[in-house]
Amino acid sequence: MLQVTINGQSREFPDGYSILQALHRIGIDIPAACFDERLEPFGGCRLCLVAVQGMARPVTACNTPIADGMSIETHAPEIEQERRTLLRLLAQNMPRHSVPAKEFYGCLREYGLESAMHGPAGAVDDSHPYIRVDMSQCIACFRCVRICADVQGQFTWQVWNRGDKTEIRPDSGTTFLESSCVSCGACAHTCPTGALVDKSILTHGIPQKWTKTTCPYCGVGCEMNVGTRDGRIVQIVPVMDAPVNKGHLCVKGRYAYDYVHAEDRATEPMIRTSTGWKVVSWKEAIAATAHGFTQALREYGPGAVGVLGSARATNEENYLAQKLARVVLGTNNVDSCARVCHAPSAAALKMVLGTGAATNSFDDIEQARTILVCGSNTTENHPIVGARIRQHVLRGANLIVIDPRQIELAEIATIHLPVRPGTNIPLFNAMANVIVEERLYDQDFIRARVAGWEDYRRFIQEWTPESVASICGVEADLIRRAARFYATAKPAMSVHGLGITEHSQGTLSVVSLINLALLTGNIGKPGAGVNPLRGQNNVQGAAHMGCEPNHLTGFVPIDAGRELVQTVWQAPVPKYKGLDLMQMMEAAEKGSFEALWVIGYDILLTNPQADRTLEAMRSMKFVVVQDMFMNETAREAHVFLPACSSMEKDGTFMNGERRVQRIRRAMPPIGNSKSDWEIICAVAKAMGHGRHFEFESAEQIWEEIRKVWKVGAGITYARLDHAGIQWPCPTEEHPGTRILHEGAFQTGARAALQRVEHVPSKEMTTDEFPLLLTTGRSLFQFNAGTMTLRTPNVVFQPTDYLDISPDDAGRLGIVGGEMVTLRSRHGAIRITVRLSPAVRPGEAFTTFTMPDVYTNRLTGPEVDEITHTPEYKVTAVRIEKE
Ligand SMILES: Nc1nc2c(c(=O)[nH]1)N[C@H]1C(S)=C(S)[C@@H](COP(=O)(O)OP(=O)(O)OC[C@H]3O[C@@H](n4cnc5c(=O)[nH]c(N)nc54)[C@H](O)[C@@H]3O)O[C@H]1N2
Ligand SMILES: Nc1nc2c(c(=O)[nH]1)N[C@H]1C(S)=C(S)[C@@H](COP(=O)(O)OP(=O)(O)OC[C@H]3O[C@@H](n4cnc5c(=O)[nH]c(N)nc54)[C@H](O)[C@@H]3O)O[C@H]1N2
Ligand SMILES: [Mo]
Repeated sequence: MLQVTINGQSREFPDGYSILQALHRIGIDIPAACFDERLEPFGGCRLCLVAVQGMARPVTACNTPIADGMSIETHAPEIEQERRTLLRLLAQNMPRHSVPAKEFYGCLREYGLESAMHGPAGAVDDSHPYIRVDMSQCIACFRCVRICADVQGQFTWQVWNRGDKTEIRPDSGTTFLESSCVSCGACAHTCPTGALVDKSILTHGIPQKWTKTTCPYCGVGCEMNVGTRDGRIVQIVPVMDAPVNKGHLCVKGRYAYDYVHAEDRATEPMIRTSTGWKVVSWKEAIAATAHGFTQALREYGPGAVGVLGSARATNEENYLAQKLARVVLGTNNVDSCARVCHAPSAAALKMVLGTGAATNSFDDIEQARTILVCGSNTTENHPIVGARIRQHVLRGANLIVIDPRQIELAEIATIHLPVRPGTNIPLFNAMANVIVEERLYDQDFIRARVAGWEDYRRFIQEWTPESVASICGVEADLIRRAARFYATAKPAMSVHGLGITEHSQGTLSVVSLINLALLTGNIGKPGAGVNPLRGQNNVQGAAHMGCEPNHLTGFVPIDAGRELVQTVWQAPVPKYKGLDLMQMMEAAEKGSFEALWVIGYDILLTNPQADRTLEAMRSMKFVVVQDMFMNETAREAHVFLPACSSMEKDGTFMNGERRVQRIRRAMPPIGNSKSDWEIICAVAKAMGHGRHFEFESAEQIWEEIRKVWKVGAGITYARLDHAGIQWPCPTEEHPGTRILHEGAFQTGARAALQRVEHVPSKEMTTDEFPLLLTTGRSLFQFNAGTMTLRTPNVVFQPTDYLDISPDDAGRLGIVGGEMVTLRSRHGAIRITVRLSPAVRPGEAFTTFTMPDVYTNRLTGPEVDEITHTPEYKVTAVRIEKE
């Protein structure tokens, strides 16, 4: 501890603090226009001057470290005088109008200098849907330039000219909208003046109330403060000390919230009649739901009914959804969209290492010397993790990207392996071959913690890089180099996405990736591990809470967990095997599955083979949809139950690094909508199971979850008040777990290397279908699009595009912007072509967000053998000119 005197008072601070940090710590505020805690301080504006005894001139507090015995004066008259002069100089060129919410104006007000602003009004750039640019208000503090470079890594804001002529402009040289900006909004958030400002506060006013909650979009789990005014969201900003996002957000989390207030939010319960949808009371809707299921149970039995939980709803709600399926409907037919997503990751990790979740945490990114990104378009789909990886690589870490496309991270990668879709196993096996043949494996780790070594070593011999090069479309030499980096520049951390899992060999692909970690000892350590980047805000939680046909809460196999759960529930857990989503759809088509309750999941738009899903839905006798919107699935339902958004309720989400975090109600439910958990309880009561569903709050449900989930029993709402906690966390004293498998595996001391053979996909290209289509995502739209399509994000991406290489376009005589018919063996769609140098000749890419495109009419019936996850990532197609 260092002794420092501040304004005559003696204080203690830890070593390493700057003077400004020390002042902030004890609540002394001084102007500091170029300072942002997320950035390296650089003492540019000089407003944070303080007098230090023994120094001839005042120093800038932001970049001067404290020293033992230092005596600091913050508001001495001569310092205040100098500050006032500096402020006046900065203000004099600014136009008189101001954005009162911004900190610089607060400063001027404090020093009585509002009238010092008398520059001419400048040209406003209004092109961007979320951010207004008025550089006549710029004070050249460079916070926008620095945060764009040092936090987001986008380098959109650039400094033009020097000295008096200094100007900050977007890299387009024209409008902000035309620039390389990814609309993360960090610049507007840090800008101390009205130069860059969120348009929402100009339109709707500044927030009256702030509510801390967790982002409703992806599995990264960024914490944010939601600002409301008169019951409406007017601004969202990141939580500065949030463990995951550390004061940063992406375009969806920060700006894409207008869906909450969308005019077509479905906020009334409805029943479909022969003449269309009819608004009914909650009482009628609940009675109709109870009646529909009771009837189906009576006529067809519990094997013919099921429930789909929602990866967008809370842990508490998913817990109740599976409890309802098991206790009220008496069936294990319960699933969630984890099925179509990272079920292969969970299965593979559980099978080999004993726990079906990411082994490490996002904080390991900065600890890794090498990062292996496989089949994950991280900067677009998990932007905050993407930005953290990008920053770490810009600072010198090695990056290996395995992706058919030249994704953004590939541009800065040490090595990019543009693997042919569907050939991950041969590629990983060849990397393993190099590691074994060149003796780059971790002998000590293998000796202590790995089983099956000799057997594996023999097996891997024949998987030489040369033998797979033509299958994978990657040169042998590149595979060798990637293997060497991963095995020697340690610790090496792998993160993977759907490019690995959504294949007919999904689970085994993850197993072969785990082999690489076991061989090189990249497991159970900081900066290492195997880390699936989970999809939605709570997909990890939905499955983990028990929306899984074969598992109970905590991902415990049914027979292993039965006794405990039955004791807590005071009700039996059904014995016979449940159907997963894919099996439910198949059974429905065959006429042996009759009633389904779909909570927050647009299966019709997002399941493969949309035409067959439609048939399956229409053949069911009774379908209930519970959602915020009349999505594609809802149109086919018999009863619609209006759910409120995460902004309108309490509960918890679980992110992709096993972190349970609170969500909090920022406003009351809109219209007649209700929390999913309230609706589930009401139906359970109507079906005579009230005593099992007597919950009055989300926290009460959580208290029951703690009783059945031993591994998470230490997590309480009170503890979550401060920050999220990562399971395992068995007791209230336990701090939570950042890294799994440190000393041993759940399954014992050793994990076994697995011999993974490659069975190629049946979805082959032919002369008739010569292009290999991969479907996936892009930054601005989210999955089924129900939320992002109702926000100005449509300005950035108005439709699904078919990305093809300029080569193929030339060969086919197609130009960018042209509408074509895209046909597969399974169906056809009409779609707009976009030329993309990121896509290789012979391959194509598109998203699946738009109901007016319906990409999933193209995708086929193949699934991963082990988890039944659809093979979304390979479909042979042809383009037909119109
Ligand atoms: N902006 C945005 N963010 C999202 C979502 C969204 O819709 N929009 N959805 C969320 C959800 S639910 C999920 S699951 C995640 C998914 O996030 P990601 O896992 O990143 O999802 P995808 O874009 O489907 O696929 C990732 C990459 O796999 C590559 N790929 C295809 N085939 C192969 C292959 O055989 N091998 C390899 N190595 N790569 C291949 C594709 O080129 C693509 O770049 O994103 C979440 N975040
Ligand atoms: N071709 C192709 N298809 C794919 C994929 C692919 O890569 N290619 N990826 C697959 C993957 S990984 C996934 S995860 C699925 C995603 O498919 P979905 O799960 O259908 O997509 P989401 O957009 O996440 O939205 C689900 C629904 O939840 C609703 N919702 C949001 N919050 C709440 C809430 O609090 N309560 C309730 N009740 N509802 C809410 C939304 O309005 C929306 O209708 O798509 C799959 N489909
Ligand atoms: Mo997903």
